[in-house]
Formats: sequence, C-alpha cells, structure tokens
Amino acid sequence: MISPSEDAAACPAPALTAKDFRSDLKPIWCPGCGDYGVVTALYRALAAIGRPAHEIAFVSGIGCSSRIPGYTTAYGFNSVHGRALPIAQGIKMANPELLVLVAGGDGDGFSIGGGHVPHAIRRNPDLTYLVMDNQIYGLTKGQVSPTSARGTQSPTSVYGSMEEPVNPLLYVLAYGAGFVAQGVPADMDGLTKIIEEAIRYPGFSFVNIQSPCISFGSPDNQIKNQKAKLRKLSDLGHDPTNRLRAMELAQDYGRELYTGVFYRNPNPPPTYERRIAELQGRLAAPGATGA
Ligand SMILES: Cc1ncc(C[n+]2csc(CCOP(=O)(O)OP(=O)(O)O)c2C)c(N)n1
Ligand code: SF4
Repeated sequence: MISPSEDAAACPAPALTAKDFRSDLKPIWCPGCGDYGVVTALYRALAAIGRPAHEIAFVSGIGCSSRIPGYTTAYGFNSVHGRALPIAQGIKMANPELLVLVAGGDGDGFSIGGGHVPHAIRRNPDLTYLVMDNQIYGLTKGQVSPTSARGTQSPTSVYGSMEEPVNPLLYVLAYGAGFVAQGVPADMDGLTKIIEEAIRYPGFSFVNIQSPCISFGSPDNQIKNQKAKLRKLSDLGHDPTNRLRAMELAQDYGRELYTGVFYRNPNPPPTYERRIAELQGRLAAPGATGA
C-alpha cells in the first residue's frame, strides 16, 4: 500500500496554465481598455504561482476595473465602492491559508477608499493590492479622480481640476508598505513578473498599474504611448531595497513612467495573521494573560 504522499508524488498535479484562471464570463470593458492587459497578466502570474483557483479569493470595489474578479476562476467578490481592503482583510483573518487578492480603480482606492490603505499597510496582512490607475472615474463616465493631473477637464471639472493629484506610489511608501511596484499593460512580460513578485511577497504588497481608459482618459496616457515613455527601474540600476531612493523616484509620478519594483523590504516583518496566531497560541496556554 502506498501512502497518500507517495501517491501524490507518483501522480503530480498537472501544471496550471493561464487558461485555468480565465472564467467563462466575457469582459465588457471597452475595446482597447488597459484592463484587458491587466487581467491577462494576472492569469499568467497566477499560473506561475501555481495555486489552484479554489485556494484564491479575489475582492474588488466598484468601478470598471473592479469587474476583474468575475473574469477569473478564483472566488470573487465585486463588493462595495472603496471597501475592498477591509473585506479582504476579514477574509484573510478568517482563512489565512487563502491567497487573497484585492483590486480596484484609483477612485476606489484613493478617493472613497483612501482611508483604508494606511490601516491595511500598518496591519500588514499578506494581501496583494492591484490598483488600475487610469486617472479618471471610468465606470461613471469620466469624472475627475484623485490621481487626475491638475488641469484635467471633465464633467466635474469643466474649467480644469484645481487640485494636485494624489501620488499612489508615494502614499503607500510613506505608510511603510513592504512591496511597492508599478506596471503597464504595454509591457506584458514586465507586468506579469511584477504581479507574480507582489503575490510572492509575504505581507502587504501594492502594484500601481497604469491601465489607460481609452474612452475617457487623456489621449497622452494610452497604451501606444506607454511603450515610448516607460523606463524600467532595473535598467536604471535601482536597488529595490533602498526605500528612500524609491521615495525619490516615486516623486516623479505623473512626469516619468517608471516600471518595476520601487521597494521590496529585504526583512519582511511578521504578517498580521501571524501575529494573531501567535497571540492566540499565548492566550491558549494555561494561566495565560496575553501580556
Ligand atoms: C458609495 C458609492 N459612491 C459612489 C458610487 C459611484 N461610483 C461607481 S464607480 C465610481 C468611480 C469609478 O472610478 P475608479 O474607482 O477609478 O474605477 P474605474 O471605473 O476607473 O476603473 C463611482 C464614483 C458608488 N457606486 N458607490
Ligand atoms: S470606460 Fe474606460 S476604464 Fe471603463 S471599460 Fe471603458 S476604457 Fe476601460
């Protein structure tokens, strides 16, 4: 008789492919939307990670980009505008074994949901947060968003927006995120690798994806222009363990299109779920006070 582990070794699970993560739901994004590239890169990254879809929970907010969980075979929750992060943290606490992904737009993440980002970062759950940053509210037809450049004309800023944009890279770096990167659909191999690295990072990871909105976004910020503009951080010799240099580079958000890993903490601190498990272990000991 062979043991279950010998049995598994004799019949290894077939390797996963990108197709295994593509659901039957046909995306309804506008033809040419950057989000098509993002979901394709995600399928490839998940195939490289090799966890089956039933071990993945994928939470999003509301927006065009937030439709993304439905286009994957993972468990998905297209939840409430701006509330993807708290929901994802709850899922991770309830079942730490799940691979938990979070996604949404720049409006979802840095406008209505902006207050959740610092708290997720300081708790450090092992989540990967993908923001599809198109500098506009896509789903509601092109209003100015928190990352829109000053002067952006839109239905809610007819004379041009008067505020400086939020800088998502600097925002998460300043709050201490352990993994911060930026990718573009114009470089699919690069984007796939970044998403894979973010998922492999043991803690809160953030990927800002410059994912153009073809219908309402700026004509200067489209996939065809990204190819000419992008500058890979690896080609610049950037050391991703240098957080202060990462913050310096991040200041060029909106001027330069840097892609790659800005920062990866070389000594990742314990995750929130690990701290909880340790506390539970201490409290379970006879006579424990938890102090
Ligand atoms: C509580 C609440 N407020 C406002 C809305 C309306 N709304 C839906 S999506 C959206 C913004 C979408 O922009 P973004 O999050 O950047 O995603 P995109 O559609 O550009 O991918 C807004 C304001 C809502 N659904 N719920
Ligand atoms: S409106 Fe913009 S963000 Fe929404 S699907 Fe169309 S191109 Fe994409």
